[in-house]
Amino acid sequence: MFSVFLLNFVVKSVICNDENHLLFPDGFLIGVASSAYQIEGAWNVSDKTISNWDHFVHHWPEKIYDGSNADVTTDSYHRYKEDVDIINNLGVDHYRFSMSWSRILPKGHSGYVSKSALRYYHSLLDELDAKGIIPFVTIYHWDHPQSIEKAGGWLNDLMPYLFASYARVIFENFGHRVKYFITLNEPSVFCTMAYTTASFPPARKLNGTGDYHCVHNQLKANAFAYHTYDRMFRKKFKGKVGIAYQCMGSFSKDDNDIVSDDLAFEFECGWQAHPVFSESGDYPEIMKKKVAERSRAQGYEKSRLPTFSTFWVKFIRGSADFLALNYYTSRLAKPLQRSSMVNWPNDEGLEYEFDPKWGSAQTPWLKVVPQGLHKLLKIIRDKYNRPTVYITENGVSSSSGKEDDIRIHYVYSHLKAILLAIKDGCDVRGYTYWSLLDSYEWFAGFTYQFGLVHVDFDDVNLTRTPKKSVEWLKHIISTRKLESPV
Ligand code: GBH
Repeated sequence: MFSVFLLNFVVKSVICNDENHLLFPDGFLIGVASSAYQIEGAWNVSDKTISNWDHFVHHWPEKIYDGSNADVTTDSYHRYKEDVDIINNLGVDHYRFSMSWSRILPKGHSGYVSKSALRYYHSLLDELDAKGIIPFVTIYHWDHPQSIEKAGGWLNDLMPYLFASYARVIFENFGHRVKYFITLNEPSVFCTMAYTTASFPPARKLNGTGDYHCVHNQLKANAFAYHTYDRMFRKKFKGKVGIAYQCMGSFSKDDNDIVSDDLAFEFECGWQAHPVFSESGDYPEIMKKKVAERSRAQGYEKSRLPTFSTFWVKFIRGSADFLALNYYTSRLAKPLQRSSMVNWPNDEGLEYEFDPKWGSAQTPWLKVVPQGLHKLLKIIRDKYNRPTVYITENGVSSSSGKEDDIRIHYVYSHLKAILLAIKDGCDVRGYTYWSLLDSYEWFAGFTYQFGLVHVDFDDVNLTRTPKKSVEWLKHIISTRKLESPV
């Protein structure tokens, strides 16, 4: 346990006490984010092969809200110089983007590395370097070669090894110039979307089995990549390797209920974070117990939650230098009247709703709840012995075009929650707004706009125009002081 007394002393010296005039601590990084499939386009240039997403959107356009695909999207593959100028104009410290697996390893294995893909990412890094913008590279933001998907994707137990060799290629080629890597984006989201709700490829309903298996393999994959960095590159490159979790904030619906909010945390955030960041490793005890009980009652021979051997528990524990947190929203949890169905909600035994007092956004799943982030950061501090945290995604969608006061309010209130959490001793080192541009939103196509910068998708030039929030954010970044917007 850390010394609260000492921390208060240190932290108070960098942050004023007045809640309306909070200062960012020295070295705190502010940046913006994107991901390859959502912005690159250029789906078939050079020797790139198709990814699981290319395959999915081309074969099942009816699964995408507007029937669209990301063949072109914001065309950042060709317009990266313009994008870096926009990023530079914001005055941010860092840019988080992801690399495309099927671009770098078109054959799905590391025996063949695409020279043109390496050239592209080096050119992007050159631009960022020239402007002094720190790159945060996500190795995997949900797109992998379709050839691997055909072989079972994340349900194939060889996937951790394939992923680690892809990660090795990235470390080898970019490690000298990239000091922050994020192995995987949001294991629990990818796996539940792919295998619980079936809204991501391969869209298979394997609720209560496939989703667990997928996260299991992702945790192994992360550990494998992490140890690869550790053994082969860390000494030379001295970078950091983290993993990104989406965690929602959770509150019990009933004030007297002291169980549901914690259970909600463990089944979503703890599922991915406990094996890596807790002292004991492995899945949270409560999760192991609940899934085992349900499985037994349903006649399974053993728990549907796969088991890590002692070797894997140790290998996974500690396999991240920082916790990359993607936070958007919160929910109210209450006990669920269970049915006999084999699925994740039944294992967890909770159902969710929103507090009607919470502000709404364009997307129905996103309510504006900054206090949920504050609470979450304190839970992470306490459960995982105060890990280093970077907020690698936080953002809001708005349909109001360039007049995006909602975004100003959202970013302000979440930055404030973060600075208050730092005051409470949470080790948060950075904030990344999601996202730089209005982008392809996976199964929602182009129907949600998260960008600080508007993109005109009807215009062949895909004209980028800063929204109102850009001016405000620029001011905050240049003064390093968080003042309440008027
Ligand atoms: C992020 O995930 C992604 O990392 C990012 O790529 C994406 O652009 C961003 O969200 C905004 O969408 O429609 O009811 O099935 C955040 C977690 C989990 C939030 C899945 C949306 C779908 C809810 N996301 N969730 S629903």
